Amino acid sequence: MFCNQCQEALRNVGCDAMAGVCGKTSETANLQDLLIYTMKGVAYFNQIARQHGINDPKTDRVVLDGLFTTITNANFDDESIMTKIEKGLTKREEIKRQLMVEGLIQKHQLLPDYASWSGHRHTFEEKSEEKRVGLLAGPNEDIRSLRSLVLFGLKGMAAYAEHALNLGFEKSDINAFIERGLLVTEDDEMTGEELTAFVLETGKYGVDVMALLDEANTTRYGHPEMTEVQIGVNSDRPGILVSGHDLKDFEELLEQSKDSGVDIYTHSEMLPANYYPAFKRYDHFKGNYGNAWWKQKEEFESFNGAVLFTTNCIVPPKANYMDRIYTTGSTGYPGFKHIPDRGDGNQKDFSELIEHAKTFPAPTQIEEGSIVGGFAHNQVTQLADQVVDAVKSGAIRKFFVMAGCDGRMKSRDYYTEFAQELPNDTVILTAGCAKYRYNKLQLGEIGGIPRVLDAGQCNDSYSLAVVAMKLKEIFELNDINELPIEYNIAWYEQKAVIVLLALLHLGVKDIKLGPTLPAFLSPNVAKVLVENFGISGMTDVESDLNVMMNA
Ligand code: FS2
Ligand code: SF4
Repeated sequence: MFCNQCQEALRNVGCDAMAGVCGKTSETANLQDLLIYTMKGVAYFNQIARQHGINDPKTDRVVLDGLFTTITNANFDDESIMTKIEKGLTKREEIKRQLMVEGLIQKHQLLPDYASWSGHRHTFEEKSEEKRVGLLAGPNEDIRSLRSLVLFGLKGMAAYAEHALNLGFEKSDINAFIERGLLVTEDDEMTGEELTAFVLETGKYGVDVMALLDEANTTRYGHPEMTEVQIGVNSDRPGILVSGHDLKDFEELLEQSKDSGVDIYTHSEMLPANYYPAFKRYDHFKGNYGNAWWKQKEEFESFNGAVLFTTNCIVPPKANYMDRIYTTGSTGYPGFKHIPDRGDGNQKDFSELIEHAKTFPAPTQIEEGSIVGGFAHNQVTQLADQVVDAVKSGAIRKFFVMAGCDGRMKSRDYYTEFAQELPNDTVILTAGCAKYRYNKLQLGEIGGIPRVLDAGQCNDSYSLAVVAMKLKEIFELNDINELPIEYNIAWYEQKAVIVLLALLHLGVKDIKLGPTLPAFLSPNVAKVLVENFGISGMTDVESDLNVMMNA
């Protein structure tokens, strides 16, 4: 195996032993590579089908799911990954046959290996070990680095596109771009300059997909609004803890469990579900339990009840709670029960999970009180006058975008300390699970505006960009970088990669990225990002704060 797609890559180079730092085995890592390789084959033929208007919309879901499955901490289940490879191969051959019938390709046309290999379950492992299937394929480290930037960005894009699709929203140009991007990562003719331009174009589609998901979420569930979220338990009924990002799953579970005597709580990235008006009418939706994904071992234990993963981040579990964990969508873990996809027009069936949840004791309270969030673009726009006045009067000197991901590494204590050390006339804008490093610190408020404004999930970083654009307009500035906003972003997995590329596309400069720069950036590619966009790594709290306050 070789995997360097996340921030916890071994020695900040790559995981290459029997298992990754995330717990993914070498076999699973290789099968995930083969799944991506298979999706390239699907993309190869579907691009042609698209050009002739004969692509089947069901293909989009196969490709999105194939990419999403390989995101860090999403799917550790070899059986599930192999089934997806089979599904991809079947789809690829189906499209190929149709293209032949239509006379759009020839029977004996020379095809690249990724579009022509075939195999069965028992040969997948051997195939997956071929160098050309994995991340180390490619002529030189700069090309590999740029291809990785594209591929990892596409993975994040696919995740967001899949959530939007689940809510009935899709854009064919985004799906077409994802296929094009997959093929770009195999194109030996492309120069470094061309690949760099493609990386930046990926950012454009990153903005588009986040805007699409924002539209899907807010159309279905209303605009997130300022909300006080309970973090205690206050109930003696058993609960279901919902993790991940998929709001459609969350809605269906809420509806199906409303009269069951079981309460619903959110965990980690599902916290922002509390901010949506549509979910507030469910009395059995009690609030948020626990913190970011990496604390799940302790928190799932004390929760006592059933847990549902709608997406990443899964941590390999302790044996004592394993039998009460469920996955759905692109996620999977050997030994967890998996709730199948919804058939056309139907809901997923959560009845087994709900029945199972009734058999457990109520959660043990681990925290009490509440936290405040729900500051997505619509809510912030309503506060615009207050915010603008506070900036004009000097009551707010600077905003700090501290969005992104949380993770296990001790070095991430930096973010808690950074938030604590920020002067009282600054406001943190956040989104994603990075917020758990400081959202319970009681940092106070400025004239009624909380000093931590949480927009929502990592994809709601889009909201932060909308707010920045709005402020630029209000203050009549020429450039978004003239605003008193600093970017100190924490990354972990590939959704953070597409968020970063989206910010670069919007022209944001001087982003500080930590706790380490991505292992998949070669020195030359990192240099391009530093020189053109001012990206830098974090150093220590005092120095970074000093530089950013005086920027
Ligand atoms: Fe956090 Fe994990 Fe949101 Fe990431 S819960 S690192 O998936 O996408 O952010
Ligand atoms: Fe290593 Fe991250 Fe890849 Fe897991 S996802 S194998 S921790 S680089």
